[in-house]
Amino acid sequence: MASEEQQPVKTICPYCGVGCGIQVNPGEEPGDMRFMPWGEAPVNEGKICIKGGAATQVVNHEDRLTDPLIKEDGEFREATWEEAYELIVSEMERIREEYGPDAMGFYGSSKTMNEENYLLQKLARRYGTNNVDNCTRMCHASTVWALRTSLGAGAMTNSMADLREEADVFWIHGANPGEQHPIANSVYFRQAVLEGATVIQVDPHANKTTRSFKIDETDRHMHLQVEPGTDIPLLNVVIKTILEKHEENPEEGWIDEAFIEERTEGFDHLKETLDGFDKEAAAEECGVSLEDIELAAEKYASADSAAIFTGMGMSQHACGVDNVQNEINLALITGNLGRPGTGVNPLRGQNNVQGTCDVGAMPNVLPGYQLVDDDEARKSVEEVWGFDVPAEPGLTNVEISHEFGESVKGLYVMGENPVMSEPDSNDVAERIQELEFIVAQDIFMTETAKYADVILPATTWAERGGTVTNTDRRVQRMRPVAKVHENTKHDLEIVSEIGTRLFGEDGGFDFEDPEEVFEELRLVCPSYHGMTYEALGEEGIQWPCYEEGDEGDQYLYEEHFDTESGLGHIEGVSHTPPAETPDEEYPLILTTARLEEHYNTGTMSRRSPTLNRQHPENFVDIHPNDAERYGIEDGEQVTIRSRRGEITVEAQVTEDIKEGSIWTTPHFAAASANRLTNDVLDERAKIPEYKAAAAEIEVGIEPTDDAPADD
Ligand SMILES: Nc1nc2c(c(=O)[nH]1)N[C@H]1C(S)=C(S)[C@@H](COP(=O)(O)OP(=O)(O)OC[C@H]3O[C@@H](n4cnc5c(=O)[nH]c(N)nc54)[C@H](O)[C@@H]3O)O[C@H]1N2
Ligand SMILES: Nc1nc2c(c(=O)[nH]1)N[C@H]1C(S)=C(S)[C@@H](COP(=O)(O)OP(=O)(O)OC[C@H]3O[C@@H](n4cnc5c(=O)[nH]c(N)nc54)[C@H](O)[C@@H]3O)O[C@H]1N2
Ligand code: SF4
Ligand SMILES: [Mo]
Repeated sequence: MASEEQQPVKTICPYCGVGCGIQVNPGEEPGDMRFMPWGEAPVNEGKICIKGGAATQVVNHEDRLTDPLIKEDGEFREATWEEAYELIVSEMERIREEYGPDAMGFYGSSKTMNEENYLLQKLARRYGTNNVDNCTRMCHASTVWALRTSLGAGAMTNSMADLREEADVFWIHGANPGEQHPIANSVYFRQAVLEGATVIQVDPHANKTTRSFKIDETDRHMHLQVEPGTDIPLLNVVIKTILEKHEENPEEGWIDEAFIEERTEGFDHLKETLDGFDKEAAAEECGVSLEDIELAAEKYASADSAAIFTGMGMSQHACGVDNVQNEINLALITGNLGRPGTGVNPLRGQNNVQGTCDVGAMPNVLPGYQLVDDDEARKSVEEVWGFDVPAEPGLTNVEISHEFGESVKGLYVMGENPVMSEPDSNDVAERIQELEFIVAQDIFMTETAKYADVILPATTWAERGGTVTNTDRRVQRMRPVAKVHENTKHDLEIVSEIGTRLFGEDGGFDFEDPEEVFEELRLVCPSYHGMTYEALGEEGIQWPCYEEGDEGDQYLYEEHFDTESGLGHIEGVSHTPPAETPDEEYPLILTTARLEEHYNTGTMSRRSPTLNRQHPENFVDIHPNDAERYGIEDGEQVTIRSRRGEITVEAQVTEDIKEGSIWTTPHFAAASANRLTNDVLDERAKIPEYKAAAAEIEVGIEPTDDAPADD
């Protein structure tokens, strides 16, 4: 019979932001952990996708980092923790003395817990810099910017549960929940569609989301196959159609006049922006028929409750903030905000990207999105911390990376893999070598860790406790199952030790356990103020939770928006094409996105036998007409080139991708999309343009306009 310690442990899946509850069965030995369903889990009701089921496979993988490593004469050698800590502390002190605190950059990790990221950003700030960021910058930074500026909070306005119950239309724009948030898609959205809701998907690529909604022969599922980077003209056609129809028939309720009047500002600006806007030309530009866009507009505007889902296809552009602002415009003019079943909803990416941002691991905000340059907010945090925080926002992670070897001399990376995940990665790999000192804290030897001076072996998700915050703002507890490698340490323990060595026992880093850190976090993060570990229990709590006993909100902005005026901000936007558009040399548009069974830079999913089975290597999707022009056969190896690099992958000839565009993934180190992508940034949110670059494809013969010769 199982002893008490061998009872299954309830915790949260370590992959995506849906936040599914799972159980882990400890097994006989620490490395024998096995997945078990958790029937009553609050988010997923016991359902699980392929990644959740395979999550334990990485815990005891043979490639795990098991001991600290220090680089000497270009080679890593095993070191003691004492040696590693001493080196880190002395190098961090040297860098601050020689160059000042802004010469260090800190990357937090959305794969780690709230408490760990809270402590890492506190470490950066105590060190004297706001140069701390996390992968949200490469992810939903633009969405968060637009939502925060125009509505108040940088998070989903609604939650999966109210959307399932109430939404009549799901407008899924540049997001692929069928693969990236599979349980949100199957348990929530598909269920709503089975019960009669309509789906409009805007994406250059057909995928499992598209296929999951082909439920019947009606037109309740539309796929607008937009050309990458032309989402502003597409939404402007939608908005213009709605405005015109309202002019023609004001009584039909195409727009919500009362809502616009009472709850928004800026409507006139939107109308002015679209004065003289040519719908036909715009539809042509985005490669979708005007009739289809008009029909989609009608479906959205005539729904009682319509919800927008916004993903990387919108955010990862140099015009990412404008893209999302236009979605906000559409929702505000139709009154689709502040009610169940509506809103503008980013499905957050990593298991804890929402929480990592909430706890302040960003260069411009402190915990709870309090601006560092707001004197009053900063002082309130300083009072709890007992030290001064620099008042100037710091550098974002891609900016830190652009400064490697220039103003930035040292880097502390906890659980990120920027050498593979950042755009133009060949150049990142060159630049990172200009740094004087790098610490990498990870569970595996990554492409980034290879350049480190010290590597710290962290425990995995199943070995420690803490809290994570999912895409609908639900803060949930993760619980430890068992530790697998004796000489690894929890991220919290590591950051706590480094902080204490740098700043002394009274320096604010000496904590017993994650709960003690959470107690401090509550004091400085208003939206978590009412939470305790006990109250979180097994259900978790959705923020905002200002006072103990608050149940949190399923949806935001019922009464007012959290902007200074209390109004939702409408602002017309005009098309800015991607920084690179096709030309003679690079005639195709390259876009990049994800697969269901792989995860970001693949450090975990590629080591999982179950997950690595279907796609062990990268590939590129190319339209049959383009394949014919280039003489490419399905399954053939092709070289894709951009101005920054090249990769060789297998071609999949498929109508899934729009003609003129090609589609590949960032999951595979040997042929990663990021050797090709452009590191141009959105001016405000600083997110890179992963979703559009000019590219060329080659099989050894020149492309011609004639039909290709057969083999
Ligand atoms: N299986 C799996 N799940 C994941 C992840 C993973 O790697 N694997 N990663 C997690 C993370 S970190 C994140 S951020 C989320 C991301 O989840 P999603 O937001 O769904 O991200 P992507 O798959 O990168 O891109 C979404 C869609 O954008 C489309 N697209 C590309 N260019 C454009 C464009 O210009 N316009 C429009 N309208 N669409 C475009 C792509 O074809 C793709 O279908 O997923 C999370 N979940
Ligand atoms: N071309 C292209 N590039 C992209 C994107 C795209 O759509 N296209 N998407 C971007 C997006 S949305 C994102 S979020 C970024 C992701 O970029 P990254 O965050 O750099 O990528 P991950 O692979 O998720 O890296 C997480 C790291 O954390 C480590 N890790 C896992 N668990 C733990 C732990 O418990 N402790 C510690 N210390 N480490 C741990 C993993 O081994 C891994 O090295 O990639 C971006 N890059
Ligand atoms: S949907 Fe996301 S959180 Fe749920 S099991 Fe799959 S990867 Fe894990
Ligand atoms: Mo992400």
